[in-house]
Amino acid sequence: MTKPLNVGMIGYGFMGRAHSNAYLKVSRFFPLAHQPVLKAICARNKEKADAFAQNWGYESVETDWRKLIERSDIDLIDIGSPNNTHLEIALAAAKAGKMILCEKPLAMTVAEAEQMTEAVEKAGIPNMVWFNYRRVPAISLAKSFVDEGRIGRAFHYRACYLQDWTIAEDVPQGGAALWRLDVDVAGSGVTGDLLAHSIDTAMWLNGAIAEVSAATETFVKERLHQETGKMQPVGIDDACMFLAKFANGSIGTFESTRYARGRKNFNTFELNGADGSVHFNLEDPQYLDYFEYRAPGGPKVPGHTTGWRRIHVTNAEHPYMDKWWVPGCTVGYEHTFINALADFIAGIETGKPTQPDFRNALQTQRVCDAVLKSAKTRQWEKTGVTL
Ligand code: SOE
Repeated sequence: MTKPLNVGMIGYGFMGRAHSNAYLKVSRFFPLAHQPVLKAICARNKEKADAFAQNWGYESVETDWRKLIERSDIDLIDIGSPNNTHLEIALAAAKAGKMILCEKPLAMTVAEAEQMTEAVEKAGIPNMVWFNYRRVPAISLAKSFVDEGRIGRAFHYRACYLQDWTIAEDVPQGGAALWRLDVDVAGSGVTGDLLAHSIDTAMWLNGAIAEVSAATETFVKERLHQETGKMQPVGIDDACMFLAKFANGSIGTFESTRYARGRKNFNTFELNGADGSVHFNLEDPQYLDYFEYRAPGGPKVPGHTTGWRRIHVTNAEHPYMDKWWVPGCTVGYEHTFINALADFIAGIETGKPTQPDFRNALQTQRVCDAVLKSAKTRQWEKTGVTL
């Protein structure tokens, strides 16, 4: 007999769909004691919320998130609404003792993220931030390689997150779907939206980023605002590059833009260590490239046999893959959310909370804020990250 986990979902955009799909599928593939129940979807537009509820099977609709949080039949609040709503909703949900799953980035600023972290910790409620890429099986495999000592002493970390969907000057800012271009709603541009993913992955694999030196650019200075109907200055960073010093002594480069013609969701990283390297590209997500120089505790691999190994991450021995199909059958973007949710629920059941929780995502926020600060001061900035 499974126990119900009653979900109240806020927001019906791209992430509302990705998360709803995870709630529907998770207990069909993962042996969990809890089964999510789609109790309510909440959004201001009743007509659209009704249509969403019907499509995904939500039992009810709310148009005011405060009402949703007050409901005694809701166990878990999922914040899938734009970034400028996260703080208020999370504080109220924590006060009401609800579990919280929050879309990334956790907040608009470190100050907000600190308040949110304090609130969930004081309330003692399970919480997680949807940094879904940790749950790409190939990225989880890279983490196992680091933990097994296959990389050895780390020297370099190199990350890129490139897209191309805002190049046209007539793409408006603001409103549904395009709030990511409105600084008052998003908080920042590619730094919070894309680099937050890269930073989360980097610190998971390679530890704390201690200092950064950054440059940002806004290529299109004014865009029509969909809500005011006026041309307004663009306040977000269209592109951001930064250098990083990690606490473990390695150094890194990070680059992100929405102006890389031809790049759609080009999220890549490479980690080079004394004993091995790993490379990953989200546009080719089934593979982890691995160069083995020395196996942990073993001798050097004979020189004439060394070379990059392309691991097709679909074997039952690979992270999460025993829950999916047979070897060689791939999984995709939506599975990363299902895997993340499975970890979250398993965390509730075992009492070993999964990561990244709010406190961990607060560290990513610290790096984002330091990056944006450094772009302004043109100085190296310390992040204050504590992992
Ligand atoms: C932006 O285009 C975006 O949708 C991000 O908001 C997501 O977090 C990323 O995974 C895909 O790109």
